[in-house]
Formats: sequence, structure tokens, C-alpha cells
Amino acid sequence: MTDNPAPTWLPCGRHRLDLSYPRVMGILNVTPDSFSDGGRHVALDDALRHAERMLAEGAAIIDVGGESTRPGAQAITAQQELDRVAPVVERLVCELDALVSVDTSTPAVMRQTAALGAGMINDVRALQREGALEAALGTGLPVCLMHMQGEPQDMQQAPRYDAPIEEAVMDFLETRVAACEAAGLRRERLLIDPGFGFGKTVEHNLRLLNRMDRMTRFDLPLLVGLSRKSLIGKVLGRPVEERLPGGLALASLAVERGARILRVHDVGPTMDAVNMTWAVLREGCEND
Ligand code: 9MG
Repeated sequence: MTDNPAPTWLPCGRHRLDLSYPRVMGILNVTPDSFSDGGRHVALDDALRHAERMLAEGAAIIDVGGESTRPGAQAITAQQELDRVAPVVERLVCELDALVSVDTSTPAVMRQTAALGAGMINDVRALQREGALEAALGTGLPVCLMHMQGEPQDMQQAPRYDAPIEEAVMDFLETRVAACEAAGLRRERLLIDPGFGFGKTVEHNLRLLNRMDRMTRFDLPLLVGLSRKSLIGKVLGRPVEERLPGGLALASLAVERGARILRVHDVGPTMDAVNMTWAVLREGCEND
């Protein structure tokens, strides 16, 4: 799709992210109804401590989200989202000097968190909300464009596609990358994500991961989120708190299929899985 190889360094505000090897992004949900950490990190100090631990365990990025995107989640206002996210971003940047990604589709949140020092935008709606493209462009930050069919409220109601899932996802991402470039967003600032669990059945998710190596044709960094997702629950019959081993298997496979950023809840164990997988793929070890 392009003659340019995927960039090795991603400029993220004051940070430069080395993507010559796979990196881990720690999830920091600041939603009262988060599906996996059930609002435990809503208190600011708790959120900071949790982020500090993820950084100590090796996370390169902290992804802060104030709007739940779990199936069935209800929409919130821009002000509610800002009230949840902005104080956390500010403290992560000032106190921990963290590379913060903001999980948002809301233009005002993109603008204001960028002004507070956020280094990346993670948009599950791939900048399709009104004003989002312009807002992202104005920040100068890299943006992760994710595939989602439908909206969180209804996306899991019998999702179906007219084309094989990997083709549908790649067509969508190609269109969004082209729209971003046409609006002036530089390709070097874009990342792509197939959006596991977003408007997809278990079969869609399994097939998409198995064929994900095809997405490296974009020559854009590939970000994936598989941690604790219902796909693991459905295949293995595990509740959310017992999905780590399944998630590590998927993380390892994702790296083998070309993922460069893994968005996860359990940073320490994922670092081991990723580093072990990477050592095999490159037949070497940093500690030699
Ligand atoms: C916010 N969020 C939840 N799941 C996600 C996923 O799989 N990818 C990205 N980029 N963001 C996600």
C-alpha cells in the first residue's frame, strides 16, 4: 500500500516512542463503570499509583480513558469526560513525566488534554466524530485509528459483514487513513488498530487475529487491544478476572503477527510474554 517502511520513532509531544520493538500500553480507565477495574481507579491518587506501578513494570505509554466503550455502555457529555480525564492527564505528565495517550473521540478532550501534555490520541471512532479530524490535526499528536462497526451501545447486536472480516477492516482503515492524509494529518503520525471486540463475533476476532499479518502492508504501527476481552471468556469459558493466561497467548500471537503496541491491563506479565516472543522472533536477547 506504500513504499515507506513503518516509522521506528514516533514523535509524541515531548516524548519520542521507539517502535523498533513491541511496546506495552497500560490501561488506566477513569470511568465509574469500567468493565475490568470497576471504578477502583476513579480516585485521583489511586489512578496515579496504578499508573506508577504500570510504568515501573515496563509500560511505555499510559492510556487514559473517561468514556466506557464496553458493549452497551452509555454515552457521556464532553464535560463529564473532561472532568474525569483532565486531572489525571495533568498529574501523570507533571508528576510522573509519563507518555500519556488519551482514549477519546471528543474534539474538546483532544485539544485540552494535548494542552496539558498528552502525547497521543487513541480514537476508537477513528476521528469520525464531527470536528475530531480538525482537533487532532491541531494538536500535532499521533493518532491511533481503530476499526469499530456501530457504536458501543449496539455494536455487539449480531454484527455481520458483507466481506471477509480482515478485508472489511482493512478497507475501513484505508479509507480513514486517506481521509486523515487529505485533511493534512501526516502519515508518520498515524497508527492503526483492527479493534478486537468492537462490532465483531468471536469468529470474526479469531480470524482477524490469525490474518493480522496482512495489515503490516499499511506500513503503519499496529496497535492491538486483546487484554481481558470477552473473546477470551467465550473461547475458554473464563470470567474477566481469570483471562490473563488467555490474554498472554493472544499478546504473543499478536506480536508474531506484527503488533507493535499492546494495550493491556496486566503490564508485568505482558512484558514477559512480549519480550520472550520477541527474543524468539529476532533470535537474540538484550541480556546476552
Ligand atoms: C479504548 N479501547 C478499548 N479497547 C481498545 C482496543 O482494542 N484498541 C484501542 N486502540 N483502544 C481500545
